[in-house]
Amino acid sequence: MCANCAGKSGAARQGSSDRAAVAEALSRCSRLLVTTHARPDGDGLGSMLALHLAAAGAGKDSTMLVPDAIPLRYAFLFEPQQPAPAERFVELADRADLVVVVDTCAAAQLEPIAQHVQPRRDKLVVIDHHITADDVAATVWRDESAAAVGVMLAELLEEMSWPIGPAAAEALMTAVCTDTGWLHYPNTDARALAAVGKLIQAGARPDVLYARIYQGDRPQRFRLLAAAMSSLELHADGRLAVITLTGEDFARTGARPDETEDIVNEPMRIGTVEVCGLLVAQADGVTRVSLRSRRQVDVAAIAGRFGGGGHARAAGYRDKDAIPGAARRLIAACTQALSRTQG
Ligand SMILES: [Mn+2]
Repeated sequence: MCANCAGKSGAARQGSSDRAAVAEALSRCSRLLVTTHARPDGDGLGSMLALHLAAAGAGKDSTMLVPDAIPLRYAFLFEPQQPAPAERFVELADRADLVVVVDTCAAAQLEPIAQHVQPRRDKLVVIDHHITADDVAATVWRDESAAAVGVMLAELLEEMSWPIGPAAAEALMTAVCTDTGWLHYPNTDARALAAVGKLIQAGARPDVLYARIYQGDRPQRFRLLAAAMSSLELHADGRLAVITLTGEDFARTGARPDETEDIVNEPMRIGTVEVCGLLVAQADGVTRVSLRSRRQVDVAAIAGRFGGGGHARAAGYRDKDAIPGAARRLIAACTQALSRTQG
């Protein structure tokens, strides 16, 4: 899943997309700060780490910063080197001559550092693959056809002859494989597989990475998954699955808010399901909604109607209401979208 798909983002906009300018800015810089979005996912974290490692290998003075907690399943990537926390953004951004944001173009996704990002717009570069985009940076390379930012970076770093060692290869492999559901989501294409082939040659170990990311859950997270699965409701003749996680579910299981990643995909195991929605109660009383679509429904369009965004097959938004009201609106919107498709 993509954390971007679970948050608000700006209206869809045809942003400037300048790969060459990004490559030039990277070549020219000497002090680099690399960061990613809040609620960071495998693509954001892996892409950030890979760019940082390759930049260091190319002789740059590079630093990483994560504006939010790193989910437990990705902590192993940063065992040798911890990224700086959000509080250090101003200090590190002012020290850097280039700040690169990977895997988001949405101001709302940068919330913990957003107020400090805007005044530094001129030294900001964005590398992203989402449809929805705000005007956050002077230079933007946005490729909506890329399965992951990890694919874009694997190609760019090779072209720039920046070194991709085994650690950077595993970071990029994490980025590509998590954003493609370990190479089974509809965004899995020849370009993603070509990138993965090169990353394995560069030392990435898919079996080791899979076990570390997907088979290292805490029992609390497994119990949270069970709670979500037992909440299943089917609508629209079984084509819409809705699952929910309440504050009580978190309290009872002891799971953390960042342990919901990928739970939204579970109802896709049901053969009739075309669209899944996961509703998660937030501490502030609002509901975070994540959406997945198998083939027929553009869930980014549905999320957009509620002020969110994402990709056609994976999107999200926040509903100011608690779960029951948010669920009613979601079911109505999805049922309507499904009625316009063939069953
Ligand atoms: Mn991504």
